[in-house]
Amino acid sequence: MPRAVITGITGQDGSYLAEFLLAKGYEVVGVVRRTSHHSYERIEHLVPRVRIEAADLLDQHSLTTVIRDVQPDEVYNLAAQSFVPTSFSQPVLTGEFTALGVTRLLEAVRLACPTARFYQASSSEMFGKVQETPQSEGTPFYPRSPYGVAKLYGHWITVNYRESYNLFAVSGILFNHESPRRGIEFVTRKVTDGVARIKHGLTTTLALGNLEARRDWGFAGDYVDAMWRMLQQPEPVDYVIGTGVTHSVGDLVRVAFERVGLNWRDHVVIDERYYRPAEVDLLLADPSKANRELGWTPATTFEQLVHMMVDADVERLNPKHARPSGALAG
Ligand code: NAP
Ligand code: G4F
Repeated sequence: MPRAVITGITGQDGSYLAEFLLAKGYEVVGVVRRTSHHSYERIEHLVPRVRIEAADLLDQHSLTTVIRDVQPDEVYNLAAQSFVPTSFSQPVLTGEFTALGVTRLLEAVRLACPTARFYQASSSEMFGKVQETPQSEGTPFYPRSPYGVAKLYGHWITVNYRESYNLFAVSGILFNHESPRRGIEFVTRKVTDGVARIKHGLTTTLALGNLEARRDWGFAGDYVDAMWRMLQQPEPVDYVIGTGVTHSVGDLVRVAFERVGLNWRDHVVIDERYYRPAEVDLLLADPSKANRELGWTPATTFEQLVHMMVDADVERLNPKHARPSGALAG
């Protein structure tokens, strides 16, 4: 039975990846950090089937201990401070988690289990102020936030450990991917939650920032398959993963409101607090290398994704169903 360690298992991608690997017959070890309350809402249904180990990206010893004790075949580093606005307000902490945390985990692998295959969750935010469109593995990077800068460090330290120590270490440069389990602060989930609240009469308005920004949005459940495929290749190679289609935040808003028969213009207000000090205006993936070499293509369209998320939030907030307010579907 192959054994995988997932950091960030309590997050959106970690929960889908754990389900994916369990279905493939893996033994899954999830790394969680100590918090004052349980953050297991996305993996509650998996807890009997995964082994949970405590470690923190800030703490070298705890990471090395987990890797030494588990002796994994594969390590997926999904843990990070992943919200771009927080990286502007907490840039140093973001650097500790999202940049240096990668080095700490790579050191743990290098010293305690160098045969393990290592996946780093890199990001299309590294393209930032894009130097060409669409963006591929050869596009120069130009990050536009402390988060993007930290991810770029994580990307290059992964390349460096591959080249210096001959580790099987790869970066997946993933474009935005969403789901009903997406954190509520990200724009897709903020919109679908807002639409559901308005539909149920819990509020009347939704405050947003820049509606012009464009993203290449896919479904997280499709993207964890690409992560796994990268670690099954004969050689360690980095890939861009996205849909090859871009939409504006305005498109997202329109499709989400239309799903419940409402006109977004009656409800959306612009609040400049949600504008960023530096914006990423346009992201659009060229995933042709992943299509060709990994045999990976996304199965879910933008409209299907938005409908899935709206439907899940409408169901979650339905006053007729007494679901706990924080419970996540999907
Ligand atoms: P997410 O939902 O924000 O999950 C982040 C995970 O990191 C959570 O499990 C969190 O644990 C954990 N974490 C944070 N700080 C930690 C620390 N100091 N020690 C240990 N664990 C820590 O993120 P996601 O959307 O699943 O994304 C997964 C990864 O892919 C992230 O690295 C993200 O930056 C990257 N990425 C995401 C996207 C996307 O569109 N979703 C695109 C490209 C790259 P708690 O539950 O304790 O907070
Ligand atoms: O949903 P977002 O917060 O995601 P963002 O900044 O693109 O970052 C996400 O994707 C990255 C991959 O490219 C990941 F690496 C990262 O971890 C994260 O998962 O914002 C998307 C866009 C931005 O242009 C933002 O300005 O939506 C715009 N936006 C407009 N109004 C808003 C809002 N974003 C948020 N969060 N909240 C708003 O009210």
